[in-house]
Amino acid sequence: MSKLSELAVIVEYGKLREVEAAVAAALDEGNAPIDVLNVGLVDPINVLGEKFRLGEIFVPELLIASRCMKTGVEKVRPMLSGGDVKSLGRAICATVAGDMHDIGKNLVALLMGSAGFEVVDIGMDVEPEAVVEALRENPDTKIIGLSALLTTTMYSMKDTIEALEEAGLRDRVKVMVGGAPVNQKFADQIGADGYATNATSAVDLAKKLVGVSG
Ligand code: B1M
Repeated sequence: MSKLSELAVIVEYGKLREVEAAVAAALDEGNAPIDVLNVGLVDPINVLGEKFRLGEIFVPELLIASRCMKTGVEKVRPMLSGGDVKSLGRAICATVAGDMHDIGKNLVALLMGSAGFEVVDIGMDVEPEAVVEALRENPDTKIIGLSALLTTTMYSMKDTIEALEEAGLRDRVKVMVGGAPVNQKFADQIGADGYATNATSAVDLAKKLVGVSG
């Protein structure tokens, strides 16, 4: 089995103490950091998602695997930064109110940061008013990225956009949305400026929204 596959198994089975060494081994094997991230750390979470859906595993297994993934991401994070990257401006990232899923949002924030955005990550379960407040504190923000993983919390995205409108700040920023239950149609319905299916396309979209090509 390759070191990359071994890492994926370690994350899937929640072997927290083995994660850092497994990430190092996968990198030593010659795998690109982005592949270590996607194949070694993110794929096993998706595998567990299917098992969770089928009732084969439960919340504790998801939690421990999530911790494994976060530990691995911290190890690989410095290698994802492109070194001398030109700043593309400030971006605020949040998982919306009522939603505790932050893995996808963290990946989006991580890759946006690597691409050159100055990311202000305001966390998960973020109320609309807190997003407005973060924008007031960071008036040069160009993009707000909102993430939701629950069909119930995707409507918090709408509430957040409405809160920005009520505060008179909506025209100052682009709002992009994403997360498993979200799609382009929903993004259009709630008046978002864009929707992306994954973290890589989120970076492309963010660049497009701020007028940077490629
Ligand atoms: Co929960 N959960 N969860 N969960 N969880 C889902 C989302 C679920 C689909 C599982 C299932 O039933 N099959 C289901 C939602 C059902 C629904 O609403 N239709 C579910 C449920 C029901 C729940 C609870 C209610 C369970 C319970 O307590 N009974 C509970 C809710 C808690 C809450 O939020 N209030 C809950 C809790 C949890 C944990 C805390 C245990 C844990 C989260 C840990 C954490 O995030 N720190 C967890 C997990 C891990 C999952 C699954 C298994 C995996 C989610 C994930 O991290 N995927 C998930 C099942 C699944 O999605 N297959 C599930 C990996 C991640 C990289 O992908 O987040 O999709 P994702 O992000 C992608 C894209 O969506 C996109 O890019 C990312 C990278 O490619 N993207 C964006 C995301 N945000 C973006 C923003 C953008 C652009 C793209 O622009 C800004």
